[in-house]
This record gives sequence, C-alpha cells and structure tokens, in this order.
Amino acid sequence: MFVSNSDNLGATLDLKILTHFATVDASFMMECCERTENDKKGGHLAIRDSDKHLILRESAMCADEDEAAFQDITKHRFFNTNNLWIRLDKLKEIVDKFGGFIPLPMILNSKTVDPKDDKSQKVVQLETAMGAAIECFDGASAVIVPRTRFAPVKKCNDLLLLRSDAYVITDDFRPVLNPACGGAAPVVALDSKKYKMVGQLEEATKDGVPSLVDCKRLTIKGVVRMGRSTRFVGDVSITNKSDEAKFISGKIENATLDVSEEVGLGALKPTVVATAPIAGQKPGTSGLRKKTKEFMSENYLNNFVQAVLDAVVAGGTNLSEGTLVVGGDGRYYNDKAIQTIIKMGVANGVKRFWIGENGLLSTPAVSAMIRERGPVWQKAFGAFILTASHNPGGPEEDFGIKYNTQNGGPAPEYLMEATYANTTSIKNYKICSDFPEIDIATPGCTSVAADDGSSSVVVEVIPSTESHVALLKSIFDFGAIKSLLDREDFSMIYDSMHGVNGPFSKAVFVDELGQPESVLMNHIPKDDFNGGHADPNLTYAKELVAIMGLDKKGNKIDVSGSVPSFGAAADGDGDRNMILGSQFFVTPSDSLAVLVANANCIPFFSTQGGLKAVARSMPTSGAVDLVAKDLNLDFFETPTGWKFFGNLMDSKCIFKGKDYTPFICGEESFGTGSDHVREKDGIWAVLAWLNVLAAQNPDSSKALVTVEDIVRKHWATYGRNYYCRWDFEGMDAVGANAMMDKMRASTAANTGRTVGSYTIATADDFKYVDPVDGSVAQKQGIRFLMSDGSRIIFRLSGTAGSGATVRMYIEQYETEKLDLAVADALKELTTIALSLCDIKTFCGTETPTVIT
Ligand code: VG1
Ligand code: CO
Repeated sequence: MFVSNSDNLGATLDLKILTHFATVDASFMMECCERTENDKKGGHLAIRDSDKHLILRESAMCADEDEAAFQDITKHRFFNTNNLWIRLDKLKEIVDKFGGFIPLPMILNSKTVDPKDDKSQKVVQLETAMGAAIECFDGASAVIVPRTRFAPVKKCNDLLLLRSDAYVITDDFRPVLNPACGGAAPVVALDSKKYKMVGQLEEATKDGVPSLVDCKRLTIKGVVRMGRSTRFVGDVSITNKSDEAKFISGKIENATLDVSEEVGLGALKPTVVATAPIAGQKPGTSGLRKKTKEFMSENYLNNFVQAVLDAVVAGGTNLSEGTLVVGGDGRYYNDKAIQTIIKMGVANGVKRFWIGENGLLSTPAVSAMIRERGPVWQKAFGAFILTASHNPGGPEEDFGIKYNTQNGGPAPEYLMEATYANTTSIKNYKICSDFPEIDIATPGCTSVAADDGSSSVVVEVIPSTESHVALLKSIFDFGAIKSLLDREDFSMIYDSMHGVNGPFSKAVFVDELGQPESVLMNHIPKDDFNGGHADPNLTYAKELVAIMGLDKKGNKIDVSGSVPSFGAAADGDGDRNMILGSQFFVTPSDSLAVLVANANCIPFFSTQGGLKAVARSMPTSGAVDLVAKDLNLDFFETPTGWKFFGNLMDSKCIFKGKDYTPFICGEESFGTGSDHVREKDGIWAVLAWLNVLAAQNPDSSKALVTVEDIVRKHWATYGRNYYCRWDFEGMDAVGANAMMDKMRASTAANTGRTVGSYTIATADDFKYVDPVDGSVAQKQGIRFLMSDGSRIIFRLSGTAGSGATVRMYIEQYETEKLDLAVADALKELTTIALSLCDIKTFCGTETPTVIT
C-alpha cells in the first residue's frame, strides 16, 4: 500500500520504487530526502538505541537543550517525505497485536477552532503522524529519493505558482516545472496576511491566473486582483495600501509599483456586510415562504440569498459562467427583491442576468428559460423565483423565494439542506451597493463595466413569455386547438386570478390563437392578486366557478345564460391549473388520469414514440395508476413536491439510467406537467386538455364531445376514484405536530384494525427511496390503506407561510356507482378519518377551512 500526503504533488505511484520495496522485502519503507538548510526545522529519521528500530523524530518531541543538535543537518541528514510503502500483511499483524490500532506517538499542536479566524477559541490539536508508524515495524527501511518526490503545496504562494503557466502537466499527468523557467521556479511572496486562506487567493484570481513563466520574483503587499491577461516578467513588486483590491492587468516587467491610488471596481465593487443568522430560514416543499414583512426586515432576504449562493458555489457551480435568471409572480416586494438579488449576484461573481419584463416570470416559464434560452456559453446555471405561489400577497400577506438549478427544476434536497445550514452560521453577505437600479419595465440590455476595466456585467430584461410560449408551440397542435376554439358551439374562459399567468394566457390565446380578450379573466397581474387568494380551486376561484355554473362543492347551480364549454384557472405563479367543463368539475387526480390516457394525441408524445412513464405524488388519487397499468407504462409514486419528479425525468440525461421520457406527472393539488420543463405547468395542462378535446372533435359538423363526456367515459372504462382533500389552515403548530406524532407512533397498533365497514390493511409513514439516485425521503405522510383500496392520508403542509396547515386526503374507489355526489361517496371514510386523527382534541376544530 502506498500512502502519502494529498498536498504532495511529487507523490506518484512510482513503479521503480515499488519494485525496490518488493526486492528488499521490507515491512515498511519510508521515502526520505536529504535535509537542506530549509528543512532543518522539520522532523528527521533516527535509530532508537533500545531496539534498533528506525524512528521519526519531530521537533515537538525534542527537548529544548537538544534543539541545536536536532537542527544540525550534517548530524541528522534525512527527513521524511511522508511517502510511505506498507506491507498489508505486516500492518495487519501490528493492528491485531495491539487490539485494533497502531500505538503511535502523539504530537501536540496549538490551533484555533475556526482555522480561518485567529481570534476564535484556542484549542489543542492532537495528531499522530503516519510516518511515525515506522517505529512499530520490525524490518522497516528507508530509501533516499530525489527532491522531485517531495513537492508539497503548503501556502498560497505555492498554489499560485502551481496553477500558473510556471508548471505544466506531463503526458502521465504529473505537474512539473515548465522547462521554460530554466530549472528555477519563480519566487512568489504574497502578503501573508491577505493571502493566508485559499479563498483569498481564489478571490484574487477570480478573473484568471496570471502568467509567471517569465517571472523571477513576484512580491505582493496588500490586496490585488489579477486576470488571465496579467503577465509578470522578471522581478516585480506590487504594493497596494488601500483596502480595495486593485486590478493588475497586462505585462508588468521588472517594476516596483504602488497601485494604492489606482481606480477600483466602481459600480462592481463588492461590500462585505456583517450579519447574523436569522432563525427559521428552512425551505419547505417549495422554497422559503414567510410573511412579507418578515422578508422585508433587515438582512432577511440578503441572508437567504447569500446562503443559497454559497451552497450553489460549494456544489461546484461557477457563478461567473452562464446566466442567473431572476423573476417572480409579481407579488408585493417582487421588484425590490429583484434589485437586491442582482446586486448580491454581482458581488458574488455573476456576470449575466436574465430578468423577466416587469419582474414577471411564471414558475414554468423560468424552467423553460433555463432549459431553452441562449447559446451554450450563456446557458442559465440557475434561477431565483420570487413566489409564494397560491398564498395571498401584499404587505400583510406572504412572500417567498426558491432556487432552481441547471436542469430547470427546484433545487434538490441536499442543496436546500446546505442552504439552511448556511443560514444558521452566516456571518456576512456580499453586495454591490453602487450597482445601478435596473429598469425592469423595459426589455433590453444594460451593461455595467468596472472602472478599472477588469470585468463587466450584463443585465438583460427579457419579454416574459418568450421562451415558454415558443416551447408550448412546439408541444401542441396549435392548428387543431385553434379550430376547436373557433367553433361556434365552443367557448372558453381562463382565469389568471391576477397572478403572473395573465401575460402568458394573453400571449397564447389572444396573440397566437387569435381569440378575443374576453376569453381572459383577471389577466392583469396585481401585487396583491386583487386582495384574493390566487389558488385555482372551487373555493377560491369563486367568480370563475359561478360562471361555469357550479358551487364550491362542485355541484351544479341554476344558471340563466349560457355557460362556457371550457373553463380553467391558474395560481399566482402560473404552475397550477383547474379544469372545468360546462357545469362540471374535473378533479386534478382525474385530470391527470385522463391526460395520461389521451396523451398520444399530443404531438410532443406521439412524435417521440408515445408516452413512456407516469408519476403521481403519494396523496394524489390512484386514478392514474389504473391507466398506467392498462397502457403498460412505468409508474412511480413520489412524495409531495415537484422536485421528486425531476430526477425521474432526468434518469437518462443526467443519471445515465433508464429513460422514462416522455413523461407525465401530477399532484392532487392542481399541478400537472410533463418533461418539457422541470416544474408543473398550468398553461401546459390547459393546452393539453384543449388538444385532447380537439382530437376528440375532429369534425366540427358533429355535436361537441364535451369535457364531461370525456371524463364520464373514462370512469366507465376505469372506474371512479372518489376523492377529496380537507385543509385545516392556521392550526397551532404544536398541536398539529403532536397529532402527527401520535398517529406515527400508532401505525403498528392501527394496522389490522377494523374501523366501521373498513379494515386498515396497513398504517404507515410514507417513505420514498428515489429509484434514480437512491436518496431517501422519510416522514412524508401518515397513510391508512384500507383492505378495499380506499385510503386516508394525513400530512402537514410544507408551504404554509405561518402556523401549521393539516391536510387530510380521502379516497374511495368505485366501479359501479359512478354518479354519487363526492361528499356522499366519502361520508363514512371522512368520519373515520376525523376519529383516527382526533384533530378536535389536538387542534380544537374539525371544520376544514377549504375542501378541494
Ligand atoms: C403544496 C401542495 C403540493 C405542491 C406545493 C407547491 O404543498 O400540496 O402538492 O407541490 O404546494 O405548489 P404542501 O406542502 O403545502 O402540501 V405551488 O403551486 O404552491 O409552488
Ligand atoms: Co404555484
């Protein structure tokens, strides 16, 4: 076994040395170099009188009076490179002999708890050196090797040199001094205070590593920045006495410069602002959502944005390559937050931004923009979406922010966990306070250059609907949809609930499909959604539901005039949809099943060889399962939230596994979508329904096949999954958690129990093992799975801005009775559910705020 220090670039597995090790038949062999004046403080090799074993002697083990002798390089001639060769069988003998470990001498070091902070708590570090193990081996030996076997990178001086063109990589991947240096490496002396940590050097070389191949000596005092164009020649010394890092560019030859008075970054100059952790910045199902006031309080947004950017960088993303997308659903504080994010992005190294016109980008549009827009070198690496989705907006209501990654989908769990961890330890954030405010109302480019010309930043304001509408046009048969919409006996209305979907519905239905503006409802975005709850369901989309001839339970009401044939609604950020026929409500679970059953009439699916796989979130009804089985599609049941679908869609292109695309997925919460983006997509679902309707109505002279006809036929084929969700909003979090804990603790006891006319076949807490990356999501909801296939499920919402929201999901499958009122069909199960959770005792009520 060959062991070495990871910072020793000379430590390659040399076959000649290996052969030597085998030939001399030693148990342990240490590579040594001859000590020079420079090495006199380091440890040396010696022979212990008592047993004649070779031992390693460090300065910490040396008595003061022996110091001079210790440093005498003629007396102690060899030092340890820490390149070690060990016979595993002999190692095992020693480990076995000493009960599982090697008795190594302890070395004592004084350090601080935070190595980056000299002032942090002083601690004693106990260390054992691998090389010291030499004393434990009978028959250990040493070999003298050339100095090239010992090339440690100890300081930023070494690292800068190594990263520069003073070093080259050989064909067998060893870094060696560039022959052009003439055998002597340049002597680099960076300011030891300013370039102690690697991060400081990286900051200085963010724009590239300077050329050092023709340099003899480089001395830097103070902070500077260098770039790819910087070339040091001969003997160069630079001093900067100001506290702003000055940029050194071009060729500097045999010069002593004082750059203290030079111009700096100007508008691009970052300021480091001290801050402290703010409790409760843990992202939920879909980002961080809190009261707007909380978001507007000092440092709240800044802390979170810095925490995300740090996590993204730690995850390996280079912020200065590609583009950061920023946009939101237009709620109160959207515009201000965008300016802050731009300024912080610049300070953290972002060079290009795409901002939605007026700050508006729906969630699916962001996903489309990340995936579709720009040449390769501009491709977006991520996006901030400013939304609390369907939660009300305004100064007294909710605000939210989430981060999407390069695939266009919500940040995966590990990134959000890293972000949260960062929020709990944050000490400062970076912001370019002098960066100009961007006029986000006008499409166009703003380019801002540093005063010293070292870099520039481009902020592009983009028509919000551009990428997304172009993508939708490539998915659906717009011609067929237009023919349907143009029919005398067909009419539609699309309620955007004053959310971000307004401009998108206008672009698609008015501009592309030539419909009158009257098909649009509430399509002007408002920063408080006009005081409403931009949540597309029977309760909150009241106005639309009445026009469609229904009450909030989905029952028909008496109507005087004509009712549109098709109605739809979107939520605040445009990723949800509600589908209605004339006096007919389609549950989201049924909508998913119907779309899956009819997917292949949509060109996106038919031209790719047909739909391949489907997925639904766990609480979503099993209606789609029946279709998947019938059509022999791969099927997945995931936890709530869109991020879990993303991995399945990316199984091939990112994870190199089986391909599940084309793919459709959905949730009971009015979310449906496909792999065209990595978010649910409200307007996609509306167009999908219209494409299905168009395909069912090829002949305009025949009577219209309606939404209701399609759904009833579906039930007749597959049976009907009666379904409802009860939401208890604004519950006391302590009570709600206690209720969940109790059910969690009783799963074993509840399994097998008879409740009313049902038997609980299994009670459990849903756990998901991601089939693509193996990650595990625990505690995803308490399930009561009845022996007849009915289900009762409880979850706590992960999107509530404040307090707790308990969700109760009820499902009953019927093959015969297809025409019951939902409430009647689910009556007994609902009563059972209320008694199983005992919400009355825990939360003081059993009346839901919303039923969907
Ligand atoms: C809710 C829904 C969930 C959806 C999430 C985000 O989450 O139940 O299905 O994915 O909102 O949707 P929760 O944790 O509150 O149940 V959106 O349109 O608010 O981004
Ligand atoms: Co939403």
